[in-house]
Amino acid sequence: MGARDDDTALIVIDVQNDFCPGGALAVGDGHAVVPVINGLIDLFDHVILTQDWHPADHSSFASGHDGGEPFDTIDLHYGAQTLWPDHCVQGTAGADFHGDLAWDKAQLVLRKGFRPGIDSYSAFFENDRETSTGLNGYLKERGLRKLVLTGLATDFCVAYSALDAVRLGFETTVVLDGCRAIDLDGSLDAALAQMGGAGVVLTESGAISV
Ligand code: VGL
Ligand code: ZN
Repeated sequence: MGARDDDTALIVIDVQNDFCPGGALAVGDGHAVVPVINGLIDLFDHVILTQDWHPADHSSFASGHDGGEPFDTIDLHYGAQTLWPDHCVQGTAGADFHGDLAWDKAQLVLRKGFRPGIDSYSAFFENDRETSTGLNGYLKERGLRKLVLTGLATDFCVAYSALDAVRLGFETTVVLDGCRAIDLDGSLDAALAQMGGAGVVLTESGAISV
């Protein structure tokens, strides 16, 4: 896989202020992915970004559930859902991409999590595992069949996206030094094991060739 191959896309997951230090759902060292990802963006001809993009009353926010605390798990109509602090609310600074992220050349910004009643970790399917974001069709219509994923957070949006990508038949690589994790109750180790077991290639940015 060469980063400039016409069938290869870099997908940058949720590098937004709320997932960086000072943000509402800060991931430890989240901002440290920015220089790594800027280097990757330079290498790839096809770059796609995802943006977590919630309405203010989103059902994944603990604030909307009586007695619900951030990081609790509750049952919603589609299954278990972790409750989060309010984050990445549409139009707020927390939802903006990190100010140093060099994303001008992005060909697509895919927003997800905009339906009030359902969360969307994956870039491909919302958390019911059925409602499509449209990304599968977009990539396939463009002949982009090899994907390199990186961003925030390793154990949620990156892992869910990577697992869906292999399931949908994409050759899928995750660049780990461009990722940081939330790591709730061992979720990072679990995500790494699941991705490895599913055939996702786990690598570092230095191993990406042009
Ligand atoms: C994410 C939790 C809630 C992520 C988004 O980008 O990994 N995690 N919303
Ligand atoms: Zn979210």
